[in-house]
Amino acid sequence: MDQSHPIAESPTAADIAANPAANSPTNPIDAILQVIREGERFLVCSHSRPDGDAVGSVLAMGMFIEHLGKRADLVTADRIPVVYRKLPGADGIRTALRVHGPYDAAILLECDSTERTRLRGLERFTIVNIDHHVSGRPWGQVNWIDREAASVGELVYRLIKAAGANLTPEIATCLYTTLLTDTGGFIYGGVRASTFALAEELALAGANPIQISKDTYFRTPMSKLLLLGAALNNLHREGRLAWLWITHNDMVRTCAAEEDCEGIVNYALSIADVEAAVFLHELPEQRIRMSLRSKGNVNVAAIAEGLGGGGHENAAGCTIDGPLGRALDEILAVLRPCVASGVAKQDSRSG
Ligand SMILES: [Mn+2]
Repeated sequence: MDQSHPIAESPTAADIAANPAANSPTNPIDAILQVIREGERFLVCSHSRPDGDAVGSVLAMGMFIEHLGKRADLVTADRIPVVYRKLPGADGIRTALRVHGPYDAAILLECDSTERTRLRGLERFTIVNIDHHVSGRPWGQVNWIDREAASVGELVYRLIKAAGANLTPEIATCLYTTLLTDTGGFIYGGVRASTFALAEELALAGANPIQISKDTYFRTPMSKLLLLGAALNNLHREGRLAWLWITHNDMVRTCAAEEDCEGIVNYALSIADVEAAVFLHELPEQRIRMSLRSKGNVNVAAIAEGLGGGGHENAAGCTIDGPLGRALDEILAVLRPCVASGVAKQDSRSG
């Protein structure tokens, strides 16, 4: 696909022809607000295996739509991780593998395709695509892709402000959670002065930073720690590259849930002088899910996209065929030259 799209995608003539609701605004925020104002009932979804940004932004978007007097159905393919279930309205998110209308539009948050949602039945709806990933593409009828945003929740915030709607404590709490978790506690690339200005505004609007941090980082299930122990037993390092893995058997033995894999890769990345890290997770049926992270010049989004995945320059993922040993050889063969030369940065698709 053409890589030269500007950061904020406006509806094209073809989009407008396909979707009369977007018949005038050229600004993506205005186009999205017009779709919402003209409709009554909306579906709001994010990617499968939802993280803090997915959950918080879906909840905030749902509350925003309902404050406008409209209806929003919130759906994800996988259950909400335990640590996010205390978020305001979290029990209103439905878990399903198929969606049924009628909806005036489906609003998809950080999904670069319908496949990313793992939901069936989306094709029938007008798609509003809001994303902040490097792998984001203008594939919906209305698209807003801002790769500078620290979280997709930041884009939901801008939408709410543009509409002149009220930033309630509940919305602020959900949006603060997106900011906190997508920046790994304000430590990852993408954090800038404006991130803290937004955090301040959300705190002033009623988000409680200490309580949200406690709820997010100090309610770890025991299974996650046991799984981390198994992964650290498989920790390896070669120069500026580190990797670790867990087998399906480790998952079973520790009674771990999928969500317990979240963040394990960061332990490998935290090693001094390591620039890129991989966490390999053996799924049933010999598929291997890989989380890629970098803290230097290696663009792991480009690597993940080359293997059918996507993400950010410093945090990306993909799923490839196993067995585990072969998948490890494959990813190390791609990563070694990038870590040696930083060459993947020049290939960056982020523009
Ligand atoms: Mn995100």
